[in-house]
Amino acid sequence: MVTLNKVICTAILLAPFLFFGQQNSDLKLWYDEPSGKDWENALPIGNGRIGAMVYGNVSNEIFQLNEHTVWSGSPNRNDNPDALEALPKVRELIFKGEYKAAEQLANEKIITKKSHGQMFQPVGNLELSFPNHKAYNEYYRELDISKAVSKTSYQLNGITYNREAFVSLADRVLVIKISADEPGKVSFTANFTTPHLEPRIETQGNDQLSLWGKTSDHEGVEGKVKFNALARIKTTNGTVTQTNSSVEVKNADEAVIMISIATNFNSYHDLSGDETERAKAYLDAAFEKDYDQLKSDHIKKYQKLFDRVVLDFGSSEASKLPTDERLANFRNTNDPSFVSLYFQFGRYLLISSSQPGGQPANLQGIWNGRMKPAWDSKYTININAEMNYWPAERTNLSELHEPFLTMVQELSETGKETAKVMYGARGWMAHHNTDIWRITGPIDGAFWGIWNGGGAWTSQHLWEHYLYTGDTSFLQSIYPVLKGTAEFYADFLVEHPNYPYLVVAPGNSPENAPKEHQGSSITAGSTMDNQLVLDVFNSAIKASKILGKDEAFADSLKMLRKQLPPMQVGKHNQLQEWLDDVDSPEDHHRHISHLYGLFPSNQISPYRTPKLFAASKNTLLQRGDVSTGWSMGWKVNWWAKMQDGNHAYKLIKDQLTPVGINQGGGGTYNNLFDAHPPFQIDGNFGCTSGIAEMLLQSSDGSVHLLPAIPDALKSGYVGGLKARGDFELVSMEWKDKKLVVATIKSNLGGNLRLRVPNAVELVGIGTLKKVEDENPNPLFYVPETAAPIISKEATLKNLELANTFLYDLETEKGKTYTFIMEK
Ligand code: FUC
Repeated sequence: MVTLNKVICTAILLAPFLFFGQQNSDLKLWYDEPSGKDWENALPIGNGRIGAMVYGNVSNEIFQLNEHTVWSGSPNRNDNPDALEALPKVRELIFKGEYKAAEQLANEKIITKKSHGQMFQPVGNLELSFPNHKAYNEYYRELDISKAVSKTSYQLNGITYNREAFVSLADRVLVIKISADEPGKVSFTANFTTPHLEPRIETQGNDQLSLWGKTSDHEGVEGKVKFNALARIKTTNGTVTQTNSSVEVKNADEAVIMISIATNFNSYHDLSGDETERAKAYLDAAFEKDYDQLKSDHIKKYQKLFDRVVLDFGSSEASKLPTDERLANFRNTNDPSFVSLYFQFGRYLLISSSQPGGQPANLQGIWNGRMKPAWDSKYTININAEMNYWPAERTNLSELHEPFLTMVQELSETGKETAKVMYGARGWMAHHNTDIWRITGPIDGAFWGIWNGGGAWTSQHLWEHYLYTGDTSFLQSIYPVLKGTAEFYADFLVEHPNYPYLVVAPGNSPENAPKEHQGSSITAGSTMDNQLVLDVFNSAIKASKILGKDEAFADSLKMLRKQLPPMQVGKHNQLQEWLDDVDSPEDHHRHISHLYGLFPSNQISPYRTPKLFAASKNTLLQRGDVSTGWSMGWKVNWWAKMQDGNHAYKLIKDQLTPVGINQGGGGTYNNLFDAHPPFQIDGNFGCTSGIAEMLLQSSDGSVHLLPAIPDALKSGYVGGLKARGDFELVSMEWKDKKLVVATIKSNLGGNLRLRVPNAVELVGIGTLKKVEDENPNPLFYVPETAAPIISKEATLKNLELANTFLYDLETEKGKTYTFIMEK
């Protein structure tokens, strides 16, 4: 009876919130103008293998094409074996404070003499020309991210013309349909163009176009990726004819074009595939299906992923305008559904650019129109590539983490030799960049490239995947990778002559340098390096315990762990970036790498390390808000961790500002791509993750609901976010920043430690208990820090600080639990 009463209460409580749709109503990017010449106006579609930018231009339509394995160069390595001999000298110079000289020597002896990484390159364009389609009206184009389909329509001489396009997740082809609302009105010419040298563009039969090419040579590495794009056209009525290099459709009722693209790439060390055979096989298979079938198969597969999360912050009149106008207005208006649209767009981009078995989303995801893109559109692993995958687990797209996790395993293969030949160490390592060939050598000059934490950071994604899924067989399979990173540091760490610590040397705090160090970034024991090594050791130790192996090795890591430098609070009350207290409060550098310990790692907590937490806040304030896109995306996560929703929201506004307005960079393009500038997709993914972190966090020993709700989003609904421990927040409604009702599914069972902004009661099964000790759920482990800041007793007393309520609930696997606001 009590239970029934509570159910009725829940229903009554919910009644006022029914305006929160739980339906995805605002899930379109739309415009009343074509893209024109600007790539950043075009709309991205993709399936993790093929990417396309749809311009929506009327008389000369462009589909700019990418394929995930079209990279310059070919299998290669870029280690510098001179490093091993120079290493003691470089260390000596650093320890003597001769940073400039150390950097110079590192440039000569450590930085690669070979490739600085290869480039992700475009395939070309499919161009469609519609002669005489000039004086059109009623123009409209959209990207419907609830379906992953783009549309363009316009009227001409009283006839409505429609185009639809999607890159099928089910059939590995780009599909375009062109139709009109009167029969016989579809006429156009289709061509391929490409910026590659010596391509072969030809027609094959009446209805097929072929573009064949080979990627560029770059920095002494011969381009050997061969690609083939095929476009085949099906019409209803009308004629299809060909010239040498184009296909012409005349007077059809409708035309469907399917494009497949394939390469000879099998893996980072094997290019023996047959691109033409593959492209034909994909196309032949898709061509068997009719358009409606292709479209519904695609949407079904897409929605299986996309529909897992629903987010509703409510909406306002501001949402009725075209997307570019909403963007222009956002920072000065109340448009809450623009935030949910941007969040869901991030999930859309991940689904479209990262699919199991494919390449991970690179610096531009899978969308790049340039032969020489900025930073080669490769993988910068001192932040950018990791950031791409922050939304994967949190926003319930765990299986899309796979391409990145596979890349880490591949880096552990190539990085083994780098560890050995360059540093004489066991295990594996990577520097600050990699590419499709999984290079692990240091590039770009010592200022940037000396950092050797690429293996450390990327490997923690494997561990995080385990914490979210509890998948022990996965942990078993990747354990050698975790162990290998730990082995590298066990060998590479060195005693600092002036401090009682073991340090990473040489290293840096990515891309930043204190003035006191002669403008050189090269250093020993930077805070981020210490935090990374701590995570590497902690995860290897934990994994060995869970798997019941390598006890002696784990014990040896525990000894080393004790000798790592602790985090320190400096003279400006900041979290120190370096071992010496040399931070400047005037430094507004985009990288704030020492806050890695706050997010994505969880070494800094308001409850366990309040002094470091306060110092982190000062650091954030000193560094300022506006910066490059990805830096602002990271700051949204940090302010969420600070439990300051209003500051997190301020960063969202800074980020969702049209490019060119912010003093200091960043911003967003009309197609909602994030701007460094230029376009980098990391900012999109970083901000998506940050919005999730405002709603739910699971890093600090609990599932924390509503940790950082801003005034502007004070009421809302979300369903489908994931927490560590494989808990799924099935649904949650909040009003005036208070939790009204939340339902959590326990996929694995185990203790659910819940942290909420107001007292709650449980509806139905289970008993809420007061928290008395550390969370016994092993997937919520709180990391050992090098030097505990406060005692365990004090920590436990601190756990309910900051006006939160904490409960424990023993859950059963597969059961669902509902919590309502206490009356
Ligand atoms: C790092 C950053 C830059 C840029 C590049 C791709 O080097 O410092 O801002 O994002 O990666």
